[in-house]
Amino acid sequence: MTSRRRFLQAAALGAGAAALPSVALRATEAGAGAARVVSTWDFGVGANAAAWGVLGAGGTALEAVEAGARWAEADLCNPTVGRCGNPDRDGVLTLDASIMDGDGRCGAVAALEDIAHPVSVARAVMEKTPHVMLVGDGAQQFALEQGFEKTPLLTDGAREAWHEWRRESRYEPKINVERDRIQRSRPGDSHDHDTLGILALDAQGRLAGACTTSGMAWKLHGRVGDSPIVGAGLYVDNEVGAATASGVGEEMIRNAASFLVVELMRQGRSPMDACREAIDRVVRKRPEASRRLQVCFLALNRDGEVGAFALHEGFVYALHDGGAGPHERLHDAGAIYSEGVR
Ligand code: SD4
Repeated sequence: MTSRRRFLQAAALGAGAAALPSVALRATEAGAGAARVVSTWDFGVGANAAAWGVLGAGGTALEAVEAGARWAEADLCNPTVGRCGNPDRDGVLTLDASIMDGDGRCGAVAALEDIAHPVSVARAVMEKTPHVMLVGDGAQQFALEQGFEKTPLLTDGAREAWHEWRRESRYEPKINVERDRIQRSRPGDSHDHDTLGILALDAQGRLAGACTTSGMAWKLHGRVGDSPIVGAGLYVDNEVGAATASGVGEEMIRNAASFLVVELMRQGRSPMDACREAIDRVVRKRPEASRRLQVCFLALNRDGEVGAFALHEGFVYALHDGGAGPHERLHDAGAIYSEGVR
């Protein structure tokens, strides 16, 4: 990295520190040895642990993020990712996922039904087809051809929550915040969206990311969010860094947001500053809507620095760096709006 870029990063960090909740973390040394994994939300702790197990065994960043995403997809306490996800307004559970390597290889699936690990199907799309994204029936057909099993995924809890929702049938996404772990384990959890975005830097300095979700609960059948869209919910470039998103995906798609965060880092912004600028962009485009919905960004640069920022306070991310201290810590992201100003 040029000294000018380092200077600009340091300046941005310094300026941000005075005005904002601090979320940026600096790796002690850049590149090799600064291996780390970061993930969105409190369930990112479990995903990070799974990913770290892969990195510790000499696996690549790509293998690590797939393992982390698979952990979240199998988590039966999570109503917003994988097999325990809440369905759409017709009672159908559809899953979206993407995976991307720092060299530009990527794969994605959207509106996939009855396949337990969409992130692995996304990886198969990346590695075994000339395409980047498969959707709906075609994605399922491809998954079955690849040996994935068809499994009904809707849980009793999710069905119950859907019946409850149908009493009023109002699509009004809540502003999601860090979840109370006890509440999480109840059927019919009131949280109607959250996504696992996971980014990893391995000991060889390679970056990778994955994003997996059941999308917005009670969405229109066929709706696709940002998570499987490369550049919106996920973007990775070994030259610069990686970014992922959680929140109401339409805002990320409008702003090509994860790509934007990576490009801002390319211009010398720190991960936190880049996330904050991307949030500002969301607000400038739709100031009124921004007060009612959540958008969160998480970024990791090639030097191992981490940053996160959200529209509304309550977004947390998990960092695992294998250090001596408690390495599965949750960190609060900075935010534009706090409780009182919605
Ligand atoms: C989506 N971004 O489908 C996902 C949902 C999510 O926090 O992340 N919610 O729009």
